[in-house]
Amino acid sequence: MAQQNDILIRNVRLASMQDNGKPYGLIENASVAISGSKIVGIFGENDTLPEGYDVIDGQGQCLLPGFIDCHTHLVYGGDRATEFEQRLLGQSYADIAKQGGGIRSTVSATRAASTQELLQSALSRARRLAAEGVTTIEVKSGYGLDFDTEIRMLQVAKQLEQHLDVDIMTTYLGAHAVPVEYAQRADDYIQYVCETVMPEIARLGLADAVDVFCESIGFSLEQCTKVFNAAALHGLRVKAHVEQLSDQKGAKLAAQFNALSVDHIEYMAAEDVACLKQSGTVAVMLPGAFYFLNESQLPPIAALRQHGVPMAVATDLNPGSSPLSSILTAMNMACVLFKLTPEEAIRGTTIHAARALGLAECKGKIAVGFDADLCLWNINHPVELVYGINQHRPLKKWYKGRLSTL
Ligand code: DI6
Ligand code: FE
Repeated sequence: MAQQNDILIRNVRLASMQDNGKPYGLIENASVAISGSKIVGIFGENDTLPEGYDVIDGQGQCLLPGFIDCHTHLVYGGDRATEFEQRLLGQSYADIAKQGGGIRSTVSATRAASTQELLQSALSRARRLAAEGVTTIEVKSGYGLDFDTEIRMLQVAKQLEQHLDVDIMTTYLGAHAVPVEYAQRADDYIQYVCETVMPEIARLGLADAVDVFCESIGFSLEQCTKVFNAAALHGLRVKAHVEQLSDQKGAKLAAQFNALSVDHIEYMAAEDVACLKQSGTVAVMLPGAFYFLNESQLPPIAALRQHGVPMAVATDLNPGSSPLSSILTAMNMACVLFKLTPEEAIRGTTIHAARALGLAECKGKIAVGFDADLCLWNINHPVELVYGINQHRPLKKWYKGRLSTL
Protein backbone atom coordinates (compact mmCIF):
# COMPACT_ATOMS: atom_id res chain seq x y z
CA MET A 1 0.00 0.00 0.00
CA ALA A 2 1.34 3.39 -0.95
CA GLN A 3 2.21 5.86 1.78
CA GLN A 4 1.38 9.51 1.56
CA ASN A 5 3.62 11.31 -0.95
CA ASP A 6 4.72 8.08 -2.55
CA ILE A 7 4.89 8.72 -6.26
CA LEU A 8 4.41 6.87 -9.48
CA ILE A 9 6.22 8.29 -12.51
CA ARG A 10 4.18 7.06 -15.47
CA ASN A 11 4.63 6.95 -19.20
CA VAL A 12 8.42 7.13 -19.47
CA ARG A 13 11.03 5.57 -21.67
CA LEU A 14 13.17 4.01 -18.99
CA ALA A 15 16.94 3.76 -19.51
CA SER A 16 17.20 1.50 -16.47
CA MET A 17 20.83 0.33 -16.90
CA GLN A 18 19.60 -3.13 -15.96
CA ASP A 19 21.07 -6.05 -17.87
CA ASN A 20 17.81 -6.97 -19.59
CA GLY A 21 19.29 -7.65 -23.00
CA LYS A 22 18.25 -4.21 -24.31
CA PRO A 23 20.65 -1.33 -24.90
CA TYR A 24 20.67 0.99 -21.88
CA GLY A 25 18.38 -1.55 -20.18
CA LEU A 26 15.53 0.20 -22.00
CA ILE A 27 11.96 -0.45 -20.88
CA GLU A 28 9.32 1.25 -23.03
CA ASN A 29 6.10 2.81 -21.71
CA ALA A 30 7.29 2.17 -18.21
CA SER A 31 6.25 3.39 -14.77
CA VAL A 32 8.39 3.66 -11.68
CA ALA A 33 6.97 3.58 -8.15
CA ILE A 34 8.87 5.37 -5.40
CA SER A 35 8.28 5.04 -1.69
CA GLY A 36 10.34 7.13 0.68
CA SER A 37 13.86 7.24 -0.74
CA LYS A 38 13.67 3.98 -2.68
CA ILE A 39 12.39 2.58 -5.93
CA VAL A 40 9.74 0.01 -5.00
CA GLY A 41 8.29 -1.02 -8.33
CA ILE A 42 8.93 -0.98 -12.07
CA PHE A 43 6.08 -1.66 -14.45
CA GLY A 44 5.91 -2.31 -18.17
CA GLU A 45 3.05 -1.29 -20.44
CA ASN A 46 1.01 -4.44 -19.81
CA ASP A 47 1.34 -4.42 -16.05
CA THR A 48 -1.41 -3.31 -13.73
CA LEU A 49 -0.33 -0.13 -12.00
CA PRO A 50 -0.55 0.10 -8.24
CA GLU A 51 -3.00 2.52 -6.67
CA GLY A 52 -2.69 5.19 -4.05
CA TYR A 53 0.35 6.97 -5.50
CA ASP A 54 0.66 10.60 -6.54
CA VAL A 55 0.97 10.17 -10.30
CA ILE A 56 3.41 12.13 -12.42
CA ASP A 57 3.00 11.90 -16.18
CA GLY A 58 6.42 11.54 -17.82
CA GLN A 59 4.87 12.30 -21.25
CA GLY A 60 7.01 9.73 -22.99
CA GLN A 61 10.30 11.38 -22.00
CA CYS A 62 13.41 9.43 -20.95
CA LEU A 63 14.01 8.61 -17.30
CA LEU A 64 17.58 7.80 -16.30
CA PRO A 65 19.39 7.19 -13.02
CA GLY A 66 20.94 10.35 -11.56
CA PHE A 67 24.51 10.64 -12.79
CA ILE A 68 27.43 9.77 -10.55
CA ASP A 69 30.68 11.73 -10.91
CA CYS A 70 33.02 9.18 -9.35
CA HIS A 71 36.28 11.19 -9.51
CA THR A 72 36.59 14.86 -8.63
CA HIS A 73 38.93 17.16 -6.73
CA LEU A 74 36.39 19.96 -6.47
CA VAL A 75 37.43 21.41 -3.12
CA TYR A 76 40.42 23.70 -3.68
CA GLY A 77 41.61 27.27 -3.39
CA GLY A 78 42.80 29.52 -6.21
CA ASP A 79 43.09 28.53 -9.85
CA ARG A 80 45.83 27.64 -12.31
CA ALA A 81 45.05 29.98 -15.19
CA THR A 82 48.64 31.26 -15.30
CA GLU A 83 49.91 27.72 -15.60
CA PHE A 84 47.56 27.19 -18.52
CA GLU A 85 49.30 30.12 -20.21
CA GLN A 86 52.73 28.67 -19.40
CA ARG A 87 51.75 25.39 -20.98
CA LEU A 88 50.57 27.18 -24.10
CA LEU A 89 53.97 28.87 -24.25
CA GLY A 90 55.61 25.44 -24.40
CA GLN A 91 56.13 24.12 -20.87
CA SER A 92 54.81 20.67 -20.01
CA TYR A 93 52.55 19.72 -17.10
CA ALA A 94 55.38 17.59 -15.66
CA ASP A 95 57.96 20.41 -16.05
CA ILE A 96 55.71 22.84 -14.19
CA ALA A 97 55.19 20.27 -11.41
CA LYS A 98 58.94 19.68 -11.10
CA GLN A 99 59.52 23.43 -10.70
CA GLY A 100 57.21 23.44 -7.68
CA GLY A 101 54.13 24.62 -9.53
CA GLY A 102 51.26 22.34 -10.42
CA ILE A 103 49.60 20.55 -7.52
CA ARG A 104 51.85 22.35 -5.03
CA SER A 105 50.64 25.78 -6.13
CA THR A 106 47.06 24.70 -5.47
CA VAL A 107 48.20 23.35 -2.10
CA SER A 108 49.44 26.84 -1.12
CA ALA A 109 46.19 28.45 -2.23
CA THR A 110 44.08 25.82 -0.47
CA ARG A 111 45.97 26.13 2.80
CA ALA A 112 45.55 29.91 2.64
CA ALA A 113 41.80 29.76 1.94
CA SER A 114 39.31 29.97 4.80
CA THR A 115 36.91 27.10 5.27
CA GLN A 116 34.09 29.40 4.19
CA GLU A 117 35.93 30.32 0.98
CA LEU A 118 36.58 26.66 0.23
CA LEU A 119 32.93 25.84 0.79
CA GLN A 120 31.64 28.65 -1.41
CA SER A 121 33.88 27.82 -4.36
CA ALA A 122 33.27 24.07 -4.04
CA LEU A 123 29.55 24.73 -3.84
CA SER A 124 29.48 26.62 -7.11
CA ARG A 125 31.35 23.78 -8.85
CA ALA A 126 29.16 21.06 -7.34
CA ARG A 127 26.05 23.08 -8.23
CA ARG A 128 27.03 23.01 -11.90
CA LEU A 129 27.36 19.23 -11.76
CA ALA A 130 24.04 18.89 -9.96
CA ALA A 131 22.36 21.08 -12.58
CA GLU A 132 23.27 18.47 -15.19
CA GLY A 133 21.61 15.67 -13.27
CA VAL A 134 24.46 14.52 -11.02
CA THR A 135 23.13 13.13 -7.73
CA THR A 136 26.32 11.56 -6.33
CA ILE A 137 29.79 13.14 -6.32
CA GLU A 138 33.05 11.72 -5.11
CA VAL A 139 35.40 14.39 -3.74
CA LYS A 140 39.06 13.86 -2.95
CA SER A 141 41.28 15.69 -0.54
CA GLY A 142 44.92 16.11 -1.57
CA TYR A 143 45.35 19.87 -1.89
CA GLY A 144 46.04 20.37 1.81
CA LEU A 145 48.55 17.61 2.47
CA ASP A 146 48.96 18.77 6.08
CA PHE A 147 46.74 17.41 8.82
CA ASP A 148 44.50 20.44 9.32
CA THR A 149 43.90 21.27 5.69
CA GLU A 150 43.23 17.69 4.59
CA ILE A 151 40.65 17.39 7.35
CA ARG A 152 39.14 20.75 6.45
CA MET A 153 38.86 19.71 2.80
CA LEU A 154 37.01 16.52 3.67
CA GLN A 155 34.70 18.35 6.06
CA VAL A 156 33.92 20.96 3.41
CA ALA A 157 33.18 18.17 0.91
CA LYS A 158 30.74 16.53 3.33
CA GLN A 159 29.08 19.88 4.04
CA LEU A 160 28.04 20.15 0.37
CA GLU A 161 25.31 17.63 1.21
CA GLN A 162 23.66 20.22 3.43
CA HIS A 163 23.39 22.71 0.57
CA LEU A 164 22.67 20.56 -2.48
CA ASP A 165 20.66 17.46 -3.31
CA VAL A 166 23.69 15.25 -3.77
CA ASP A 167 25.35 12.39 -1.95
CA ILE A 168 29.02 13.06 -1.35
CA MET A 169 31.56 10.26 -1.12
CA THR A 170 34.91 11.40 0.24
CA THR A 171 38.37 10.07 -0.51
CA TYR A 172 41.60 10.79 1.37
CA LEU A 173 44.29 11.56 -1.22
CA GLY A 174 47.20 12.39 1.10
CA ALA A 175 49.62 10.80 -1.37
CA HIS A 176 48.89 13.36 -4.10
CA ALA A 177 52.18 15.30 -3.96
CA VAL A 178 55.06 15.81 -1.55
CA PRO A 179 54.42 19.09 0.32
CA VAL A 180 57.23 21.68 0.58
CA GLU A 181 57.82 20.93 4.26
CA TYR A 182 58.75 17.38 3.26
CA ALA A 183 60.80 18.32 0.15
CA GLN A 184 63.29 15.54 -0.65
CA ARG A 185 61.73 13.47 2.14
CA ALA A 186 58.90 11.66 0.35
CA ASP A 187 59.26 8.53 2.50
CA ASP A 188 58.87 10.58 5.66
CA TYR A 189 55.81 12.20 4.18
CA ILE A 190 54.29 8.80 3.40
CA GLN A 191 54.94 7.77 6.99
CA TYR A 192 53.10 10.92 8.13
CA VAL A 193 50.19 10.09 5.80
CA CYS A 194 49.96 6.51 7.08
CA GLU A 195 50.65 7.02 10.76
CA THR A 196 49.43 10.51 11.61
CA VAL A 197 46.77 11.74 9.20
CA MET A 198 45.03 8.58 8.00
CA PRO A 199 44.31 7.15 11.47
CA GLU A 200 42.57 10.39 12.49
CA ILE A 201 40.59 10.62 9.25
CA ALA A 202 39.50 7.01 9.76
CA ARG A 203 38.63 7.66 13.41
CA LEU A 204 36.49 10.66 12.45
CA GLY A 205 34.83 8.73 9.63
CA LEU A 206 35.77 11.50 7.19
CA ALA A 207 36.75 9.31 4.23
CA ASP A 208 35.05 6.45 2.42
CA ALA A 209 38.24 5.47 0.57
CA VAL A 210 41.95 6.23 0.16
CA ASP A 211 43.62 7.25 -3.10
CA VAL A 212 47.22 7.72 -4.32
CA PHE A 213 48.96 9.38 -7.28
CA CYS A 214 51.29 6.65 -8.54
CA GLU A 215 53.55 8.40 -11.02
CA SER A 216 57.14 9.46 -11.63
CA ILE A 217 56.09 12.94 -10.49
CA GLY A 218 53.95 11.41 -7.73
CA PHE A 219 54.68 8.36 -5.59
CA SER A 220 56.48 5.08 -6.24
CA LEU A 221 54.98 1.58 -6.13
CA GLU A 222 56.69 1.02 -2.80
CA GLN A 223 55.26 4.21 -1.31
CA CYS A 224 51.79 3.44 -2.66
CA THR A 225 52.01 -0.05 -1.16
CA LYS A 226 52.54 1.53 2.26
CA VAL A 227 49.48 3.73 1.81
CA PHE A 228 47.36 0.77 0.68
CA ASN A 229 48.50 -1.32 3.65
CA ALA A 230 47.62 1.49 6.03
CA ALA A 231 44.20 1.84 4.38
CA ALA A 232 43.57 -1.88 4.84
CA LEU A 233 44.52 -1.54 8.49
CA HIS A 234 41.81 1.11 8.89
CA GLY A 235 39.22 -0.81 6.90
CA LEU A 236 39.23 1.68 4.02
CA ARG A 237 38.93 0.61 0.36
CA VAL A 238 41.49 2.00 -2.07
CA LYS A 239 41.46 3.75 -5.44
CA ALA A 240 44.44 4.92 -7.46
CA HIS A 241 45.57 7.48 -10.02
CA VAL A 242 47.73 5.24 -12.20
CA GLU A 243 49.38 5.18 -15.60
CA GLN A 244 48.29 8.77 -16.36
CA LEU A 245 51.62 9.97 -17.74
CA SER A 246 53.71 6.78 -17.81
CA ASP A 247 53.40 3.04 -17.17
CA GLN A 248 54.46 2.50 -13.56
CA LYS A 249 52.44 -0.74 -13.12
CA GLY A 250 50.36 0.99 -10.48
CA ALA A 251 47.16 -0.60 -11.76
CA LYS A 252 48.51 -4.09 -11.10
CA LEU A 253 49.46 -3.07 -7.59
CA ALA A 254 46.04 -1.52 -6.97
CA ALA A 255 44.36 -4.71 -8.23
CA GLN A 256 46.35 -6.74 -5.69
CA PHE A 257 44.70 -4.61 -3.03
CA ASN A 258 41.24 -5.17 -4.58
CA ALA A 259 41.00 -1.49 -5.44
CA LEU A 260 37.56 -0.08 -6.12
CA SER A 261 38.95 1.67 -9.17
CA VAL A 262 42.05 2.55 -11.14
CA ASP A 263 41.75 5.97 -12.72
CA HIS A 264 43.26 7.52 -15.88
CA ILE A 265 45.19 4.38 -17.11
CA GLU A 266 46.11 5.83 -20.51
CA TYR A 267 49.55 4.21 -20.29
CA MET A 268 48.34 0.87 -18.92
CA ALA A 269 49.59 -2.04 -21.03
CA ALA A 270 46.84 -4.11 -22.64
CA GLU A 271 48.40 -7.30 -21.23
CA ASP A 272 47.95 -5.99 -17.68
CA VAL A 273 44.20 -5.49 -18.02
CA ALA A 274 43.17 -9.05 -17.03
CA CYS A 275 44.13 -8.41 -13.39
CA LEU A 276 41.38 -5.76 -13.12
CA LYS A 277 38.72 -8.29 -14.01
CA GLN A 278 39.97 -10.66 -11.33
CA SER A 279 39.92 -8.01 -8.62
CA GLY A 280 36.57 -6.53 -9.68
CA THR A 281 38.24 -3.14 -10.12
CA VAL A 282 36.56 -0.46 -12.24
CA ALA A 283 38.61 1.38 -14.88
CA VAL A 284 37.77 5.08 -14.63
CA MET A 285 38.16 7.09 -17.84
CA LEU A 286 39.02 10.76 -17.35
CA PRO A 287 38.90 12.25 -20.84
CA GLY A 288 38.82 15.80 -19.49
CA ALA A 289 42.44 15.51 -18.28
CA PHE A 290 43.47 13.79 -21.52
CA TYR A 291 41.90 16.64 -23.47
CA PHE A 292 43.17 19.48 -21.30
CA LEU A 293 46.76 18.18 -21.20
CA ASN A 294 46.55 17.54 -24.94
CA GLU A 295 47.62 13.92 -24.49
CA SER A 296 47.70 11.36 -27.28
CA GLN A 297 48.20 8.01 -25.52
CA LEU A 298 44.80 6.28 -25.42
CA PRO A 299 43.69 3.95 -22.61
CA PRO A 300 43.56 0.24 -23.52
CA ILE A 301 39.84 0.32 -24.32
CA ALA A 302 39.79 -2.76 -26.57
CA ALA A 303 41.46 -4.88 -23.88
CA LEU A 304 39.08 -3.54 -21.22
CA ARG A 305 36.11 -4.52 -23.37
CA GLN A 306 37.61 -7.90 -24.19
CA HIS A 307 38.07 -8.73 -20.51
CA GLY A 308 34.72 -7.28 -19.50
CA VAL A 309 36.23 -4.72 -17.12
CA PRO A 310 33.58 -2.16 -16.17
CA MET A 311 34.49 1.32 -17.44
CA ALA A 312 33.36 4.44 -15.63
CA VAL A 313 33.60 8.03 -16.86
CA ALA A 314 34.19 11.04 -14.61
CA THR A 315 35.13 14.71 -14.84
CA ASP A 316 38.32 14.65 -12.68
CA LEU A 317 37.22 18.24 -11.93
CA ASN A 318 40.40 19.94 -10.65
CA PRO A 319 42.24 23.20 -11.31
CA GLY A 320 45.35 21.74 -12.96
CA SER A 321 44.54 19.00 -15.40
CA SER A 322 40.77 19.05 -15.85
CA PRO A 323 38.92 22.28 -15.04
CA LEU A 324 35.70 20.65 -16.22
CA SER A 325 32.47 20.90 -14.27
CA SER A 326 30.26 19.09 -16.78
CA ILE A 327 29.55 15.37 -16.59
CA LEU A 328 27.75 15.44 -19.93
CA THR A 329 30.80 16.98 -21.61
CA ALA A 330 33.01 14.31 -20.02
CA MET A 331 30.71 11.68 -21.53
CA ASN A 332 30.85 13.32 -24.94
CA MET A 333 34.66 13.48 -24.68
CA ALA A 334 34.80 9.79 -23.69
CA CYS A 335 33.03 8.99 -26.94
CA VAL A 336 34.87 11.40 -29.22
CA LEU A 337 38.37 11.00 -27.75
CA PHE A 338 38.34 7.44 -26.35
CA LYS A 339 35.76 5.98 -28.76
CA LEU A 340 33.46 4.72 -26.05
CA THR A 341 29.98 4.03 -27.33
CA PRO A 342 27.25 6.36 -26.00
CA GLU A 343 25.87 3.41 -24.03
CA GLU A 344 29.28 2.77 -22.46
CA ALA A 345 29.51 6.47 -21.57
CA ILE A 346 26.10 6.45 -19.90
CA ARG A 347 26.75 3.17 -18.07
CA GLY A 348 30.06 4.80 -17.13
CA THR A 349 28.37 7.60 -15.21
CA THR A 350 25.66 5.41 -13.69
CA ILE A 351 26.03 1.74 -12.93
CA HIS A 352 29.82 1.48 -13.33
CA ALA A 353 30.46 4.76 -11.54
CA ALA A 354 28.40 3.40 -8.64
CA ARG A 355 30.62 0.32 -8.54
CA ALA A 356 33.75 2.53 -8.55
CA LEU A 357 32.44 4.04 -5.29
CA GLY A 358 31.36 0.78 -3.69
CA LEU A 359 27.70 1.74 -4.25
CA ALA A 360 26.78 -0.96 -6.76
CA GLU A 361 23.99 -2.28 -4.54
CA CYS A 362 22.10 0.99 -4.14
CA LYS A 363 22.88 3.48 -6.92
CA GLY A 364 23.37 3.81 -10.66
CA LYS A 365 20.48 1.64 -11.78
CA ILE A 366 16.70 1.96 -11.90
CA ALA A 367 15.72 -1.23 -10.14
CA VAL A 368 13.63 -2.22 -7.14
CA GLY A 369 15.46 -1.53 -3.88
CA PHE A 370 17.76 1.09 -5.40
CA ASP A 371 17.87 4.73 -4.31
CA ALA A 372 15.30 6.87 -6.12
CA ASP A 373 17.88 9.24 -7.64
CA LEU A 374 16.34 9.89 -11.04
CA CYS A 375 16.30 12.43 -13.84
CA LEU A 376 13.66 13.01 -16.48
CA TRP A 377 15.09 14.36 -19.74
CA ASN A 378 13.37 16.02 -22.65
CA ILE A 379 14.84 13.63 -25.21
CA ASN A 380 13.64 10.76 -27.35
CA HIS A 381 16.64 8.54 -26.80
CA PRO A 382 19.51 8.48 -24.26
CA VAL A 383 22.15 8.85 -26.98
CA GLU A 384 21.06 12.49 -27.37
CA LEU A 385 22.52 13.31 -23.97
CA VAL A 386 25.98 12.22 -25.06
CA TYR A 387 25.76 13.64 -28.56
CA GLY A 388 25.01 17.23 -27.65
CA ILE A 389 27.54 19.55 -26.02
CA ASN A 390 25.97 21.83 -23.43
CA GLN A 391 22.55 21.09 -24.89
CA HIS A 392 20.69 19.38 -22.07
CA ARG A 393 19.49 19.88 -18.55
CA PRO A 394 17.06 17.58 -16.77
CA LEU A 395 13.39 18.53 -16.83
CA LYS A 396 12.90 17.07 -13.37
CA LYS A 397 15.18 15.50 -10.85
CA TRP A 398 14.42 13.32 -7.84
CA TYR A 399 17.00 12.85 -5.14
CA LYS A 400 16.26 10.01 -2.73
CA GLY A 401 12.64 10.10 -3.79
CA ARG A 402 12.17 13.86 -3.33
CA LEU A 403 11.61 16.24 -6.21
CA SER A 404 14.63 18.49 -6.33
CA THR A 405 14.71 22.12 -7.39
CA LEU A 406 16.87 22.62 -10.45
N1 DI6 B 1 46.16 13.59 -11.57
C1 DI6 B 1 45.35 14.53 -12.02
O1 DI6 B 1 44.97 14.64 -13.15
C2 DI6 B 1 45.00 15.42 -10.91
N2 DI6 B 1 45.67 14.80 -9.83
C3 DI6 B 1 46.34 13.75 -10.27
O2 DI6 B 1 46.99 13.03 -9.53
C4 DI6 B 1 45.49 16.79 -11.22
C5 DI6 B 1 45.99 17.53 -10.07
C6 DI6 B 1 46.46 18.93 -10.40
O3 DI6 B 1 47.17 19.16 -11.39
O4 DI6 B 1 46.13 19.81 -9.60
FE1 FE C 1 42.29 13.02 -10.37
